[in-house]
Parts: sequence; structure tokens; C-alpha cells
Amino acid sequence: MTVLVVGGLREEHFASTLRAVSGDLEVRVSPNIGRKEDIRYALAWEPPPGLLKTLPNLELIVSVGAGVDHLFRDPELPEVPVVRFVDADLTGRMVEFVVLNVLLHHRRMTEFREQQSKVEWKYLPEPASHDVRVGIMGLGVLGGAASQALAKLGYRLRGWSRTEKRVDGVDCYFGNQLDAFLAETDVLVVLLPLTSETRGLINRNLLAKLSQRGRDERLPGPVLINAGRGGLQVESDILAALDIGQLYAASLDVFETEPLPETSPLWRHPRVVITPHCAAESDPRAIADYTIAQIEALRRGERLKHVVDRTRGY
Ligand code: NDP
Ligand code: OXD
Repeated sequence: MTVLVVGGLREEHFASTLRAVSGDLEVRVSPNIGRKEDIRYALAWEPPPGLLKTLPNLELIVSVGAGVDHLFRDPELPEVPVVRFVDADLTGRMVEFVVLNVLLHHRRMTEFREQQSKVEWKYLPEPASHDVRVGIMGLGVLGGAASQALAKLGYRLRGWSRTEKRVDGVDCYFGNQLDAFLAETDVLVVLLPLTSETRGLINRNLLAKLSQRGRDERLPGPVLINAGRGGLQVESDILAALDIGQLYAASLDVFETEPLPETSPLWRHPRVVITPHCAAESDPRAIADYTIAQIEALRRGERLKHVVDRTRGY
């Protein structure tokens, strides 16, 4: 039984970990595919378009990430099950990222850093966490976990999803209730998948609908945190919103083009925090264990977990 590791994300690292933990699997790394008939499973990030369809015995594609938009860039992706990566380690990392960035802006750290660079000692008012409304777009595995961690810190939580949801301590909105959700949000956290429905959603119109007043007068203005996908956002609109004060600050982990081009004004904006798509990385050991568990389930004829719905695109 052979697994092919393919698609531009630390393949050798993932392959060596898979080899170390698997007993009877042969692990090959693209482009050294060897005899194509041997390959039954693919562990993939963004495979070269058309490559996977040339593997006649492929039975399963495991996504290296929780998101799968990169896989569906291949218009000829074979009609075998695609499972996405859902894992406690990855979820924990994303929760840390979200909590870190909500706190960072709520506690005005970009301004304090700026003041420090000028050796300036100046008090800035900060509201209590229970006066800050955090709205999470995407109440799935990651958004749901982030909401629970933020609620423990006292924040007021609301969430928006495609279908109706109930989440403890979260005011839930769905579908066409987006405007009502935005009007009740001071800090917008984006944890949506990139699909044909969500592409470009974080744009000028949406940002203008965020609560401008704030629940508490000490809030300096709305904040955007996007750790979903760069294709969800229109960067020129984010910059314009920052410039006219419609947004106070932003933390962006994902970008329309990655790496973010040197010429992007986002790099130099004092209220923008940039991270290089590292909000929650897939741990090689966790992904190896996950891949083996999925393959074993398939071999035993069991129902696979976290199968992607191709019609929805996530
Ligand atoms: P899930 O599939 O568990 O959750 C997705 C959520 O988005 C669901 O609540 C879903 O609604 C909602 N959603 C999808 N489409 C729409 C829509 N059109 N309108 C409203 N809501 C919608 O995904 P995860 O939580 O596991 O991951 C979310 C994303 O995070 C990934 O797709 C990936 O892009 C990104 N990610 C980024 C990482 C990084 O390092 N920056 C790391 C890992 C993931 P419903 O519940 O109704 O289905
Ligand atoms: C993911 C990612 O989707 O790392 O898991 O972006």
C-alpha cells in the first residue's frame, strides 16, 4: 500500500514522519511517483493540477490542512473521498492565535508599541472584556472552539454560519442574518472556508456594516482578524477602511497573494499585524497519525470522518 505526499507544503517532513510511524505503508514524495498503479492514497496540499487523476488506483485524498480550497483548484480532482484535517493540536493552535489577537487589539498593544518606539508614557482607555463584542464568521470546528475560549475571558460572543446553530454562550446568526450580526460586532474574527459563496466577502460593504459606535465608548473602533483564507478579503477595501477610521486595526494571517508582496501597504500600516499564514500549522506527527487512522478506517470499510462535501466546497 503506497501513499503519495504531494503539493508544496513540507512534503519531505510529512513523508519522513509518516514513514516513522507507519508499519506497512510505502511513502513516496512527488515528483518521484514511481509506478502509478501502486498509489492508493494521497496526502496533499496543492497538487499540480491533473496529477492525481493519473493515479488509476487512488482511493482517498487526505488534505494536509483544515481548508481544502487549494485541492479544488485542480479542476480534474478525482472523484474519490477527500478528508480534511481536523485535529485537537491544530484547533488549539488556532484558538491561541485568535485569543492572542483579540487581546492584542482590545488592549491596544499596537498603540502601546508605537508609543514605546517614541519613548512616550501615555495612558489609553481600555474597556473591560465583557464590554467587547466578538463576532466570529464561521462557527465550525475552529470558530466554535475559539468562541468558547473567548467566552471564558469574559467577551460577549456572537457567531455567523451558513446553517442554523446553537453554541453555548454565543448569540448565533446564520445565512441572511449577516447584517444583524455585523451590527452587533466590535471585533470580527473570520474563520470561514474559501468557497464560491465566501470569496471576497470581507469587502468595503461588509466592513461598513460593523458596529461603529462600540458597546463601550472606550473602544477605539472595529477590528478585523482574518485567519481563514486570503481570498475572503479585499485588501484594498481593508486599507481604505483603516484610512477613513471605519476600522481601528487588523490582524491578517492570510492574503490574496501569498507571500504578501513587498509592495503591499499592509506591511507598513501601524495598526496592521501581519503573520505569514501560520495561525495554525499542521503538526507532522498529528497529520501522520490522522492519515494512518483514515487509511485504516477505509481498509476496514468504516465510514470516514471529516469528508468534504464537494457541492458546498468545504
Ligand atoms: P468548518 O468546516 O468546521 O467550519 C466552517 C464554518 O464556516 C461553518 O460554521 C460553516 O457553516 C461556515 N460557512 C461556510 N460557508 C459559509 C457561508 N457561505 N456563509 C456562512 N457561513 C459559512 O471549518 P474549520 O473551522 O475547521 O476551518 C475553517 C477555515 O479555517 C478553513 O476552511 C481554513 O480556510 C481556515 N484555516 C486557516 C488556518 C491558518 O493557519 N490560517 C489553519 C486552519 C484552517 P455551517 O456550520 O452552517 O456549515
Ligand atoms: C489549513 C491551513 O487549512 O493551514 O489547515 O491553512
